[in-house]
Amino acid sequence: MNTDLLRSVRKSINEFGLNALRPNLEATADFLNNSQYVPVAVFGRFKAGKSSFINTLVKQQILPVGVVPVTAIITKLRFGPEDKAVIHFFNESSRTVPINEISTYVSEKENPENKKKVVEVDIELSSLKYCEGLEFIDTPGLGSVFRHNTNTTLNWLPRVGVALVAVSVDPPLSEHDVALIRELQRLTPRIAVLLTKADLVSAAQLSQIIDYTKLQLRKELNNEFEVWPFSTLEGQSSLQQNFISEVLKPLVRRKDSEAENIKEFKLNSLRDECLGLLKLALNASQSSDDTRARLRTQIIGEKNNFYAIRDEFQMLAREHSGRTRPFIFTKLLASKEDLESTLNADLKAHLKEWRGSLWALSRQFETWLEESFHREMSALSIDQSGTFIKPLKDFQSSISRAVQGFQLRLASSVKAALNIDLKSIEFIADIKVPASPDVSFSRLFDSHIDILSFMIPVFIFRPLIERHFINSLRPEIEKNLSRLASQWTETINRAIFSMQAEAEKFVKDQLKMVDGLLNTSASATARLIEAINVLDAR
Ligand SMILES: Nc1nc2c(ncn2[C@@H]2O[C@H](COP(=O)(O)OP(=O)(O)OP(=O)(O)O)[C@@H](O)[C@H]2O)c(=O)[nH]1
Ligand SMILES: [Mg+2]
Repeated sequence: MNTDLLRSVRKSINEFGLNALRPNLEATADFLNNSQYVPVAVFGRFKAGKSSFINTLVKQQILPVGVVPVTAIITKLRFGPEDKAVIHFFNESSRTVPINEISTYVSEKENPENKKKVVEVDIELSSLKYCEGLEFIDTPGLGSVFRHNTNTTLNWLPRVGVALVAVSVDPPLSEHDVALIRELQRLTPRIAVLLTKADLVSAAQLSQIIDYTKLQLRKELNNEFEVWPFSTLEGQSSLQQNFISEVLKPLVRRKDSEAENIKEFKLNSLRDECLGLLKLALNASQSSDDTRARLRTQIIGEKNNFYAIRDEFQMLAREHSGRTRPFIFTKLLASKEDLESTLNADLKAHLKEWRGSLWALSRQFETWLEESFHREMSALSIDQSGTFIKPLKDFQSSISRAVQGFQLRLASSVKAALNIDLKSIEFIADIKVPASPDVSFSRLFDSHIDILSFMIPVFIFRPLIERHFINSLRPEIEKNLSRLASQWTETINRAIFSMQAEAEKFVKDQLKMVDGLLNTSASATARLIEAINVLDAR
């Protein structure tokens, strides 16, 4: 029954070119074919505490965790009589390794940009006996500098069974989490929020955050979601026990019916999306050339004209990118005084140790300048990187809203013209936190002093020379702060324009598909009616 429906959907997608549905189709097919276990996947922003959460459930530090983005590979964990890990590679080979070697394959540090070509890692643990029938999936965090990791997770997303969205108490629910949950709603009926790091706030604050999260989700998605506080700390076993007894144990008990529910939901959701598009095509195919042309104007026409939308996106990107440099430079200038006093003190300490001719002193000064500026500027850059990406985050919000606006307009024009509900696919504009730019320096000392250096008796002029060194600090600091601002601006703006390009491509693909469907000719009518009847009957 399920497989018949899936076959019919696949046939329609192929026959009528409904390409936007393909990822969902393949994932649903996989889900129906290989669902021995109920997959419980943990998603969320990088560093939300996903791997730590799973380590707590399996009662050992098996997955690598850390203060920088860590998980790079989809990692599955389930019960098995003996502990073992199997690494699956792109070339379809696999290797069984001791479980203490897992991080060699799954962590960004030890397997950068997935150089080892790992598809996924399958782990069996005897400690998961109490969760027999479930399979936990640790996913790479979203939104980190490692775009390839985000892609790994987004590509995997349609395979979700039960979804746990990890949101740390600090900061609470973001727009990004909401977009993720919105997309998950197409793919599974079982979504819960895992409120991680609950130990960082008091009990009263925790309950406020839970209420806030529920309220926001209700407002944004018009739906109720469970929110489960969690902490991995040893002293928090009551939260851990609560999660196990209220969420995991019931899941284990009802695993067969859960799996059935999820399968049915996935298939129905795919079928509904497919039906919406087929009905659109059918309407067009039954219309005269004139009506078809009118429908296209009405639906795509002025309101959803690609070029107008592209202009809007470009304007948004220009507006936002224009604000980047002033924002970053102001933030950097705020550190100027601190920087000056640190460097001043450091220079004075070093001056006492420097010896030799003016030429030798100048070289020592230059070396010191280069090293100390590099250190201080890099530290500043890393320290402030969270703040510097604000212009990018602002742009993400604006462009996501603009894409959503387009989708709503498109859906409502389709509804108004044809009374068909068009389901939309979520656009997830991903923030790529740029790596700190390199800090670089120009030559720092006037060359004419070098030329005169052998003529100047250092013992007389030493105080003057020292003053000259000290006085040259401030302009150097200003110059380098300005240069750092430019480097960050370039990095952030590049990310803004690439996000804009992604949004454009998304809209273009959607319009192309709808436009193609609205162009369906009368010759397809009979085939469309048949396809719709088949799907409607199920
Ligand atoms: N205080 C506190 N810290 C936690 C908790 N859970 C995780 N952390 C810390 O948060 C940081 C990130 O944890 P990870 O488990 O690596 O986070 P992740 O979501 O798997 O990160 P990625 O794999 O990079 O996406 C680590 O420094 C953990 O020690 C918690 O319950 N309480
Ligand atoms: Mg992780």
